[in-house]
Amino acid sequence: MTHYYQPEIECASREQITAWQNERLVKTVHHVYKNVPYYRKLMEEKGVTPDDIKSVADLHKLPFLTKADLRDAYPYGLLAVPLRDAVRIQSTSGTTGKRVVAFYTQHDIDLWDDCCARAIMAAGGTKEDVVQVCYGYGLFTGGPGLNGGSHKVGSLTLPMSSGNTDRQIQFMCDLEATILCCTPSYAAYLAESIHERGVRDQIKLKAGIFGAEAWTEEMRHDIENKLGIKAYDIYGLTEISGPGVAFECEAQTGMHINEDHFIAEIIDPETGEVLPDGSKGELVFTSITKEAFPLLRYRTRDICVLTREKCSCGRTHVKMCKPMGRSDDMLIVKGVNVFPSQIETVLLNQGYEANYQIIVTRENNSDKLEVQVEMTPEMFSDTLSQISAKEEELVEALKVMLGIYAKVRLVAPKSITRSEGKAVRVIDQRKLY
Ligand code: DLL
Repeated sequence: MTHYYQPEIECASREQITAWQNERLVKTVHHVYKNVPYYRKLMEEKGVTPDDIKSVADLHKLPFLTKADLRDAYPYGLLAVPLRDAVRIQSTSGTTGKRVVAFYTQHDIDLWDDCCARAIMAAGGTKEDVVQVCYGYGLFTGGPGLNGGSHKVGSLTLPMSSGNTDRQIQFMCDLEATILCCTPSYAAYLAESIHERGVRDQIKLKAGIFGAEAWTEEMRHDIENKLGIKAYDIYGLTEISGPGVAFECEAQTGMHINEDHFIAEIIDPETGEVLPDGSKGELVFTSITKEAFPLLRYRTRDICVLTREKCSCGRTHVKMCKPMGRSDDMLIVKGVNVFPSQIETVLLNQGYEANYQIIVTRENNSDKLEVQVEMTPEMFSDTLSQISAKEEELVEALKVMLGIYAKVRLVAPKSITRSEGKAVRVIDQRKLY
């Protein structure tokens, strides 16, 4: 049986959805124009005023926002309500230099929780369920988002946060968790650990809600078979609230975008031109119900296709496919956003030249990051132990910048192939897309 959290919204007619979008877009444009000088300036530069925006058909007249704008405006430049009305921040998983902070009023959190509740119910969740949330809690949106959604559904929520696999499995068995929420790579690791410990028959899971990083259909089948569950995808990004921007239903053929809160467009990443439904391009979101941090035409950099084919689940909201890549160079390693430029900054600060290569692999469903850097000519005569000490120094400096461990290998000067065109900095062997 299909479960909906808000059936009248999730299965609304196209006319109704468009009416909501038109009204809320106009309201949001006025709200940001009035309260966010940064955005007003962008609109003035483009020669648009709020009166030019009468419906979704006028959306294309508005300027885009990018991660660079969010960094420029850091920390308070895009906050659209007085500080006293904001109650929470969340932040992207990338760290120093790339921080992006999103703000929420209590009402914003309430609507975000609704989005996550829709995802949980689409995965079959009810009040009777025990939902184990092993996304990170804290600045990352995964834990707080699914936690809030689970409360809304009325399920018993286990706020586990990430890590400590022994404890995860113990609680999963003892409390008879039925729904698992974590990254797909952690789900695969948990599945393996459960089999290794011989406790598969004590697991009562029926569904998993996995997202925050790319994962393949093969990985879905592997997790589903190992745990005896149905595995659902969930998509979101901090800037647009967090998980629950879109979620998969029982059809498992793409994720419904919560169109009463977010308007999705697909654009050509080179020209910015809006592409028709069904085209592959960059996903752009406009949030139309946010109070504290409404973003208009935010470029996600995720490459995607939208489809409006009727879905067998009865939901009417547009579906997005699994992201098929990115139009920038951001990598997601162990759920953490990593930019090659962050690694380069560390290397240059430590006295190396920009001759390096970043190699990402996946072993036993766990991401491994390795940075190969050319030694400086002076180091070439160092002893092996001196070289290991320098590698250790870099490991530490990278950990401070990225928040995760990267293996470092110092290689001989001039041993990294020079490119005649764009340098090949990243070798991603995970084949995720
Ligand atoms: O990853 C929010 C989230 C938490 C989503 C828990 C789902 C579950 P950020 O750290 O800001 O937020 O990273 C956002 O992650 O632009 C995509 O590139 C990628 N991403 C998120 N979900 C998926 C997914 C959270 N289901 C960035 N498939 C996004 C592929 C995903 N990529």
